[in-house]
Amino acid sequence: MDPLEPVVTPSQTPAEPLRVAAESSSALEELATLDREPDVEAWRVRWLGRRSQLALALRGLGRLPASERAAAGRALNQAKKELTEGCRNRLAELREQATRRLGALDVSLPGRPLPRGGLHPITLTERAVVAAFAAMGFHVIEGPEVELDYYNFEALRIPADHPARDAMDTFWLAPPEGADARRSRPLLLRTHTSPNQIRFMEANDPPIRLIAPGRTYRNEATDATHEWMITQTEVLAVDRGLTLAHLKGTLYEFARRLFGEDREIRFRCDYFPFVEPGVEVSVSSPGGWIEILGAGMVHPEILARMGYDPEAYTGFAAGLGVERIAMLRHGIRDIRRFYENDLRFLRQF
Ligand code: YSA
Repeated sequence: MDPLEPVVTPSQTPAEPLRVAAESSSALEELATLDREPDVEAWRVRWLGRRSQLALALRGLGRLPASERAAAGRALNQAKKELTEGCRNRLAELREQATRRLGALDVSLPGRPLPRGGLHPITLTERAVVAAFAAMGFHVIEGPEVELDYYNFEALRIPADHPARDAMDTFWLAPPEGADARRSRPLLLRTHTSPNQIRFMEANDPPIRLIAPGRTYRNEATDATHEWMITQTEVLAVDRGLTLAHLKGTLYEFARRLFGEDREIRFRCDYFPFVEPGVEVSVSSPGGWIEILGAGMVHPEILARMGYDPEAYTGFAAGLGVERIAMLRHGIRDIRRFYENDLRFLRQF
């Protein structure tokens, strides 16, 4: 039952019809004072609903003496007509008022500013790295984060017992569900972006000039300059006549674009099984030198395995640490700040 309808017990006698019809004028006066649609609906139920005095009187017409019936019927139907029209008109008025109010509302007026998100400092730095190499003619590729042992180590001249594996503590992955563990090839989270070099060279001929940005993972303890999840960017160029001078020139130009003219850059020898010779590059900071990348001339044995003639083609490659580059650009002394999700820190970029 509608909770707004007045309760009328079956024993109640029909209201005296003329009195009911007469009351309709006070009902209309009340209606004119209502200025909310729900109040008008409550009014309609009270005066015109199935259990209203008017409805009861109309239903009781048949019990009136025949001489009174016609006049009572006319009065009640007239009252019903007036109340129904009054109700419809009042609702129309209220809706028109509401529309007029909306029309006066300028939704384009500036209000309280909405909080806006921003890009993560590592995303911003990665974009700056990509832009610097893109300006030098390198194009962007990407590869899988879940990688085969073959691409991450073997094809880069790092066999199972090679000490270079110790420098890259690895997150090994269980074989896919349903796979025969003895037959499936070892899977891991890539420890660097260098597998992209092999995947690309397998499928393409020189000349090559690419960069491959992405996440890498190392199962190692964190400290102020080491994270377990690292963003790297791989650089690879293969062509006729490339030398270490081209590698140095490219990396100096990159450093100039990212750090400006005045920053000191240091090249030192380093060892990676997949290059000969190998170098590392560090950048000066108030707290001392920070190593940002490993690099070198692509090992001729790898070029040969990819089907390139190592007498005709040479290549240079590098793997850059984006978090360390961000630290140097913004004077951040602890790499762990980037992934603590402290908004007070992140809002500054
Ligand atoms: C070397 C020669 C090439 O021809 C191509 C690439 C490379 C780089 C090699 N793949 C590599 O990963 N070398 S690396 O272990 O020295 O890492 C490269 C850079 O990643 C480092 O210089 C550093 O900037 C960053 N990095 C490595 N481990 C890190 C890290 N940054 C923060 N936390 C770590 N745990």
